[in-house]
Amino acid sequence: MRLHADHALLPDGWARDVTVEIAEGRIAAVTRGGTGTSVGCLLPAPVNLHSHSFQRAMAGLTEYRTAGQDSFWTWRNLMYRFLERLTPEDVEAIAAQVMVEMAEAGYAAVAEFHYLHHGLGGKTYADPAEMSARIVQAAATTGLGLTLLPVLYERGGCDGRALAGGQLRFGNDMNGFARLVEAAETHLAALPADATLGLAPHSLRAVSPESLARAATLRPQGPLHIHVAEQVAEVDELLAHTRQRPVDWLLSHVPVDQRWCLIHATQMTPQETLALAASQAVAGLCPITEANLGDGIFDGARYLAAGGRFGIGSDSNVRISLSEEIRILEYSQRLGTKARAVLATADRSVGRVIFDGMVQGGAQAAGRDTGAIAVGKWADLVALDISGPDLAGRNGDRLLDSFAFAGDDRLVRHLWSAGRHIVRDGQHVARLPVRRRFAAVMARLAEAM
Ligand code: NGQ
Ligand code: ZN
Repeated sequence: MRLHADHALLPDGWARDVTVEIAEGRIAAVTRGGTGTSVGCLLPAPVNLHSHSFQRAMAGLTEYRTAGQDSFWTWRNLMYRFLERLTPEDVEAIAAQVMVEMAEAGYAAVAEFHYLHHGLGGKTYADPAEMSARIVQAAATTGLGLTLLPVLYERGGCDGRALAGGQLRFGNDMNGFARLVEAAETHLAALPADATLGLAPHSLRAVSPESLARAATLRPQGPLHIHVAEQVAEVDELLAHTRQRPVDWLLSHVPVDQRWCLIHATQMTPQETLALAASQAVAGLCPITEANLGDGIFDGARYLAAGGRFGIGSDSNVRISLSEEIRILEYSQRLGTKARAVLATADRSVGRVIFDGMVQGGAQAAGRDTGAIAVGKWADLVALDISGPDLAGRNGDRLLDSFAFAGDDRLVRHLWSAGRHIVRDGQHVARLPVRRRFAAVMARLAEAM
């Protein structure tokens, strides 16, 4: 397949009149001039580096008062109550809908931080990786690239308290987890070659230091993700148990390097921010969810100035929108610092800095050979419509700024994930059947609530 772009974002910057050839899922050639299917503005399509897909089904259902002051923790109670109802069939239908929406938003792949493993009360399914298999099946249905991150979750908090309520469905000891990972890997083998396996110790609250060290050795090549420091209360909990803050503790007890992705590096001191930047790990930012949950503001200017790597994830999937993640990331910085164009540099605009960062950081965090329109990379490509009013007459970085600040995901016309052309003329190729199935699940869940 050959695509012709009026504008293309290449590793060395913007180019006009570019032809990109795709063969066997990878980019086979990039040339100036030439002919091919006309695609407007062609960009490397980012990975969505953090998702809990089942939470999509509760989007919009937690925006009311349950306590004197609602918080992340009252939201978490609602989330635990919600997931009690979900069957493997539900999880597959929801994940497929989520993946369709991600593709239509411009993501080529997702790193699914997957922790809903067991049946009600923690009863294991005949196949310990039953739920992982459902995520894999959703990826097969939709063609979205998948980095599957089976999650280790073994305790209710730093004091070692037992799992309770909704958490029972997440729980594994180390042996159970090793079996689960092996079974999940077998399921993953059914997907095309771009599918990747990583691991995720859930958080420093839910995993002991010993298990954290062991989990990191289970698959020595794969990416490692952890929820690190989202909430003040979890910083306090860790301080009480270790006299260290979460990022500080992790960086001083674990060899954190390029394999690692630290989700929600929200609560950091300036020293932690600089130390994380120096580690070459990726900070997994989730701007929409972090705003929705009232987490706080990531120290973006300091982190980027120190060369810190980052990527973006849709986490709770309360809203799946690539353009809006970029916008909210920058807007949170502006609101926090009372300044404009906070994340821009002398030679790159805000939209460009964030887009470049998320494309490279997402590829690293997902362990996926992608992140540039360059020969040999997976053909993860997104084409934006330049014929409408939002991008008319725009050039270079202004294309990305207009997409993120003035336009929205409706500008996404085409998407290829490792060469699979899954969004055509703005619509995912399996949109309707996936939607129908999702709607049936939602109707059943609504009846049950
Ligand atoms: C999660 N979500 O695993 O879904 C978490 C909430 C927790 C975010 N951290 C549960 N955004 O952290 O204990
Ligand atoms: Zn999360």
